[in-house]
Amino acid sequence: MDLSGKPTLWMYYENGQPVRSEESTKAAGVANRRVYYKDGKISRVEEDTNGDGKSDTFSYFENGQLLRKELDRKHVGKIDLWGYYQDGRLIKQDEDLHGDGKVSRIVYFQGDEVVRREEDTSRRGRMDLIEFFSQGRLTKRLRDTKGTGKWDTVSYFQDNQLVREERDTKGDGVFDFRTLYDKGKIIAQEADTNGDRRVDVWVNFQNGERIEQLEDQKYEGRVTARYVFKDGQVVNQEQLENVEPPRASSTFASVEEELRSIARDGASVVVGKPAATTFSGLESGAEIK
Ligand SMILES: [Ca+2]
Ligand SMILES: [Ca+2]
Repeated sequence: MDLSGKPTLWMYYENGQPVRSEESTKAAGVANRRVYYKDGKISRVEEDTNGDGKSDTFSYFENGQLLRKELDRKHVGKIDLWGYYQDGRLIKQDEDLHGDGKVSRIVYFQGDEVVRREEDTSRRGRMDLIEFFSQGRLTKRLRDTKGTGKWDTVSYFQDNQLVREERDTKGDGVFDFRTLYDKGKIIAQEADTNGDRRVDVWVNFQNGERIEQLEDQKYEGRVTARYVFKDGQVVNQEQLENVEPPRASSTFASVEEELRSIARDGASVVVGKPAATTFSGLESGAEIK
């Protein structure tokens, strides 16, 4: 028995080649790290990290390089995390968050940073949330909020704070409702009510409360009605003529256009994967196996 606390190591050989080593790093006499060799090279490592006698961490190697790591994080005899490596670095991590054997979260890495995260937040068996990161900061989030298999909400972030959100409220594949934020507080909403992609309703907020709604009721790019709000109620309304919109609002994009722009931005995001795969990951209907 080794009482010094140093690991005890047994090496097993076959025909002069190492085939396996067993190492006890915690409890003396209990092997909690097994290393398997193939052609003299490391091929697999099994570790028992909590000392319950069962391996819970499995590392797979090819040509001596770490390729994949599988973890049973809850020590229940079931793998719930799969890490994929390239040139020794983690590039993708799949997680089973609910113990049902299904991958419910995928995280992509570049260098040491998260660049993309996908999650099945409502346990429908498909990804309903994708988040994009730049230099470790959240920049964009896509959501399928209704579970229809279609992306209906895109949120934009700056310095990790929500600055803009666009929603496809009608489910027709075109965004029609926009909310603008400043320092985490809602400042305005814009909507396209007739489907021509141009804003025709502007709502302004102060201290998080709606104070004014302007409408282009003729859809001619002019404000024709104004409603004043106080404590959530209309307290004044007036018809206007030929009044300039309160700001230059951008037209609404289609969900498809948004996905294309994300695919362009994300072309370098998914390491070692063809562009087609990058794109398929964006189809929320895709079943993850
Ligand atoms: Ca264990
Ligand atoms: Ca419109």
